[in-house]
Amino acid sequence: DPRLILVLGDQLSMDLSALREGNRERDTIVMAEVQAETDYVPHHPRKIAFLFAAMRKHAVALRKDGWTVRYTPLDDVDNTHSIPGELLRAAEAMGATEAIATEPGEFRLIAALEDAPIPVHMFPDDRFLASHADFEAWAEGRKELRMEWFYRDMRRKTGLLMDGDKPEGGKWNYDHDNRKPPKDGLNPPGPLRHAPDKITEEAIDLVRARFGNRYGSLDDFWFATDREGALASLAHFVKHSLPTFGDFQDAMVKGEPFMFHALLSPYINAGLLGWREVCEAAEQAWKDGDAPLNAVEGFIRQIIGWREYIRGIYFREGPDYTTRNALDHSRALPEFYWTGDTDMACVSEAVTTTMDQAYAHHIQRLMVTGNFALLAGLDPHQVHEWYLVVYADAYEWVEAPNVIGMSQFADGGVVGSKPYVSGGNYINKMSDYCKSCAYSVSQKVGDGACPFNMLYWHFLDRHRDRFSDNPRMAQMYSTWDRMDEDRRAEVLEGAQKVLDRLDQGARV
Ligand code: FAD
Ligand code: DLZ
Ligand code: SF4
Repeated sequence: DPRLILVLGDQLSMDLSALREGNRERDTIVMAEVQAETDYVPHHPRKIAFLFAAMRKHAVALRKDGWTVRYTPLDDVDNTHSIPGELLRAAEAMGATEAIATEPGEFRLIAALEDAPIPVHMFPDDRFLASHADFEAWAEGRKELRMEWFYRDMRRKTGLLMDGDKPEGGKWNYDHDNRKPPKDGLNPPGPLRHAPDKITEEAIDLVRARFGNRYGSLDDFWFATDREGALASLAHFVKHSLPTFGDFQDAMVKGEPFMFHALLSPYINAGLLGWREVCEAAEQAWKDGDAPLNAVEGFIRQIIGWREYIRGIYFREGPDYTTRNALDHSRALPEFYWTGDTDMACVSEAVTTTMDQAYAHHIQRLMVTGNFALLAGLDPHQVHEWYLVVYADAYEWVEAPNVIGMSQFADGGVVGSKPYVSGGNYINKMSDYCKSCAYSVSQKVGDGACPFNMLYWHFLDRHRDRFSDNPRMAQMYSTWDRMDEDRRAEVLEGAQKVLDRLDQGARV
């Protein structure tokens, strides 16, 4: 009997488990643009345009490769607007009684396929280095799931940057040499920009017509939308930004949204690039003497370390993960997360870049928007939904552990051993934002003081029971306790004023 092969919007890889199980002569690939996927959260239009363009071009590539593809555009009048609905419609049209799929990256969609009106056999998504079983085996019996230990196993497993059983250069991790503050005269090359071709223009027009009123800009669209473009972007990054990637990995500069970052996550996560080729390209640059070890090791760690570890956490922790709220935070997400309309220059810059590009780099996500959300006690589920909406690389498997875990500590310490919080000093050290801010970073209390400074102590104070015994936070508590009582009261009062303004929807 003919079978259907489902290919989802983030499964745009030729080497996909479901395709390996299929048969070109007998089976039909089903791809569909559906509202259930565009609307489960109101995704940034740039992300939708990217995915639709990339899906459409992937369908062309699959046909060239000998497959029969049944593709439903969003504006097809018969579109049922859900993945199971489109499978059923295809089954009726093709006389198929079952479908095969590669496991989706989200529990919601896995459940939808399990309940679909025709049987869907799911095969593991082996585009990752660690299978679910590999991660379970690693995690089994460990008290703490530290990324660094997982990463070393992945280095041994892949042989990347290995000299026999020893790490190249003698150390596993060169972060000590990374993370320099920005300096004047940095001139980041930025990512490779791709002029939209006809298919991409059509996808942009469709998305503009349907979702143009949503949050987020479609102007000046430059993402790659096919494998060739993604490969060219990889080569561009390795040549132009990788050599400096490590040094300024955590630096932030006003008007430089991309710094020396790869801008590859949308492509990798959608399936246009694979982890191995990306890491091998970086490793080769080191072997050729074109990029230093600290940069290359740092980059490879993000991919075979962090990215794989984060995915392992998502599937291990289960469907309730996105509703965890270990710190009992419940404040509503302020409007300025959607507008950038705030006097805090750092937050305004991160949010504006996000609106314009569906991108912000790691330190903006973690130490600006994430840090503020955590200090201000925002509802982690609302924070999670925001991150899932706004970034072109956001799918729940990767977004949720980064947000609920790493950034908001809402999982109670599965991902992080301590919360990522800081006052304005850290932002000032790593950026030039404070120079143009309406607030003063050197001012610790009172009107005009940097809100991060006061909220930082408010956070520590309100969560003393949970964190004061944490050895990695002991020093902060002793600094706080050494402040005189009036000063502490003043700081808490100042923080409370900021929180009250957030609650009233007043400008902060
Ligand atoms: P680079 O800085 O150049 O890094 C290289 C690559 O490493 C990235 O392309 C990415 O594939 C991988 N990587 C690095 N860090 C991580 C990480 N923590 N988790 C997974 N992969 C990583 N990444 C996503 O892909 N999707 C998300 O939805 C997402 N949400 C995040 C939310 C928060 C609060 C934080 C703190 C981080 C989040 N990240 C997410 C991780 C990271 O910020 C992005 O992967 C990175 O900014 C992507 O840009 P880049 O390609 O320029 O990355
Ligand atoms: C994110 C997304 C969007 C916006 N639209 C579609 C779509 O129309 N069709 C589709 O197959 N996939 C889409 N996706 C990606 C899915 O949401 C993604 O496969 C799941 O979230 C699992 O990672
Ligand atoms: Fe951000 Fe505070 Fe610096 Fe302003 S002073 S940019 S709010 S850290």
